[in-house]
Amino acid sequence: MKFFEKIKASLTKTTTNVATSLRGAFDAFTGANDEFFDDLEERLILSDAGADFASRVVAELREIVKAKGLRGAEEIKAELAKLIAAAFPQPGEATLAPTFDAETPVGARLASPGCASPTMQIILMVGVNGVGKTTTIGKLAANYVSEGKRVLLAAGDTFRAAAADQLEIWAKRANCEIVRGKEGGDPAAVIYDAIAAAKARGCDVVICDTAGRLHNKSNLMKELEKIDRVITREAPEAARQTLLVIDAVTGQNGLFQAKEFSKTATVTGVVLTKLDGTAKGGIVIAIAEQLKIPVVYVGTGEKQDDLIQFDAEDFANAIVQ
Ligand SMILES: Nc1nc2c(ncn2[C@@H]2O[C@H](COP(=O)(O)OP(=O)(O)OP(=O)(O)O)[C@@H](O)[C@H]2O)c(=O)[nH]1
Ligand SMILES: [Mg+2]
Repeated sequence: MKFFEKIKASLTKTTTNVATSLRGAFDAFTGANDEFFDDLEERLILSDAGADFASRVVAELREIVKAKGLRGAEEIKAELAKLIAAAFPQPGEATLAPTFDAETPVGARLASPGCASPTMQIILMVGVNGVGKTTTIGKLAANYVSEGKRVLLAAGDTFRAAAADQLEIWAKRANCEIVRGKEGGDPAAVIYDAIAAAKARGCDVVICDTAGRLHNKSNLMKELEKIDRVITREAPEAARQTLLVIDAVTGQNGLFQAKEFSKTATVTGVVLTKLDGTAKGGIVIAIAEQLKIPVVYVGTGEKQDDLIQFDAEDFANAIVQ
């Protein structure tokens, strides 16, 4: 399934407040009048895109509709999609992401013989508890393995008892390696061991899991800083990504989380999970627009195949359709 269909299917599947979705504005379309634009603006706000963004986009849309003399819902929809897509920064480092084909199931993709790349990639997964970090790591690992990459997972969440076991299940599923430490141990030490193992074994990709919750927020941020320092020191030549995982269901709180994590880590991309559970994917617009962080992946379910590469244009089209 292509990104567009998959996103659309996810959005359609949702039971939460479909009335808030943007397409509702077009279902009720009777003309490009104040009623329509106000309804659209309200729906944008309700979808968590942010009030400022909503009023700016709707004002721009009004201008375009007037200037071009547009009358039909479809034409207006297309212009709205363009305006929404333009809110997303272009992925920079995100080009390091695996270029998997969303149409082919992971299992069906043939792995080419493993070969160590000259540049090791290190992906650090951060985000508050329960957003889907570990699950996304499992999905990503499977994708990299299917590309023929040698993948190693680092069980950097030593806080929660079952965290490493959960990651190990995903490692088995993806057929990749894992380095885990002692429960309650130092996560930075686990990451250190993982990098050493990855170097020794010639791994291409190291994906580091982290805890989403510690005794308090400042501990969590200190821990992430320490992990970051260890990676910089032990693998200065590695291609780095720090992916912030945001649960689409948490709405505007996701923006707050993104701001908090950005203070500590250089977040290179956002993964928006659980888009299958809400029509409120608008939070991703707010994050992209306000923080200029590119969205790289979208999670659309709990299974290994439920991860798609983000495409701003397709996303924008899907939420207005
Ligand atoms: N529906 C749906 N569920 C998801 C998605 N991604 C993750 N989940 C579910 O969300 C729950 C939490 O996922 P985890 O991967 O354990 O989250 P985490 O961020 O690692 O959580 P902590 O380790 O507690 O910080 C699990 O039940 C996952 O199956 C998604 O895209 N869609
Ligand atoms: Mg986890």
